[in-house]
Amino acid sequence: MDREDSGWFIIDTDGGVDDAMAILLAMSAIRDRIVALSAVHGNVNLEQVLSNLRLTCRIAGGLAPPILRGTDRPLLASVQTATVIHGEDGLGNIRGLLDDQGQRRYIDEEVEPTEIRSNPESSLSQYLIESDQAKMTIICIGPLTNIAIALENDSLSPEKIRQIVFLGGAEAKGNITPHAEFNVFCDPDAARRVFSSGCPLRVIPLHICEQVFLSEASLVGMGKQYPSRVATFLLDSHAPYIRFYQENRGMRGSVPHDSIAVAAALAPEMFDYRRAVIDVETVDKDKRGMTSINYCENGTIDVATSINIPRFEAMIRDMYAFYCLNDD
Ligand SMILES: [Ca+2]
Repeated sequence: MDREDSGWFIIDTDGGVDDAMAILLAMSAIRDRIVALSAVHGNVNLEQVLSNLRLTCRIAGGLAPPILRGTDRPLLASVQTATVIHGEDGLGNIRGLLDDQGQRRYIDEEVEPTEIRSNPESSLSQYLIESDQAKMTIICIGPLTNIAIALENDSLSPEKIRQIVFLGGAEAKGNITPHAEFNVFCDPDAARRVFSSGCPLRVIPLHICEQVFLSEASLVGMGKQYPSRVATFLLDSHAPYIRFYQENRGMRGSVPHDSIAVAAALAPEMFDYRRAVIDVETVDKDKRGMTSINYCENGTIDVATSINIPRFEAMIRDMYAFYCLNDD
């Protein structure tokens, strides 16, 4: 892929189990074009998100992009987390795991040259001011607070930004309440602001993600075929996630939500889309975070309506092969 034509990527992330897989997927395919990771509150608190991004970069090996400290709370709502699903540390409680010698398998430490850039508001805003936004795609796999702040302070230009790809919203049933999908529920006011901004926006809603299921057997199988530090990490970090799906859906595995957003950014042709406008319920307490997706020709948002599942699974397999080849 031509570097100039394909542009640059920022991943705005809330540091959960599927975020880590999504980051590893992106780093396996386009590492030299990921210019930053941007942290946002969500699955866990912001400090834990930052710690998880450092650990994920270390697991990936090689050069790591800068990590931007984002905002630690929603615009107006109170903070929500999802530690029941993602583990207390957001990565399946892997920090408690011991290796054969009784040593901790995953240790938090700084990785070089990863740096954390701080900004009292949201360092994504500062970064965007200094960037050529016409070449920038932001992959949003957490609540949209950083993006809403960047719109609010005019550092993100709807006319200039190349694209925003967002994993979130639900057409029917939610996954955190009966009505709401988690990323929108965490900051519905931010989501509403972004959906109405006029930014070139591609949205992968929950019901499209849920067509994809990575079984525990497939994670184990790919790990055996392509052994690597990353393969071990993915299996370890998914353990509570898999338990959650077993208890709630009777299937051992998980929906790799955030990796699907990465796929939509890297291979948009893997999906079908329809133009739409999306509204977000911000007032009704019971339906807060509910999205209304209204398909119409003059809509400003491309909403995914189908995914080529075999192609997505091939992309995941390619990631395993990449890290096996590049394991050190
Ligand atoms: Ca996420």
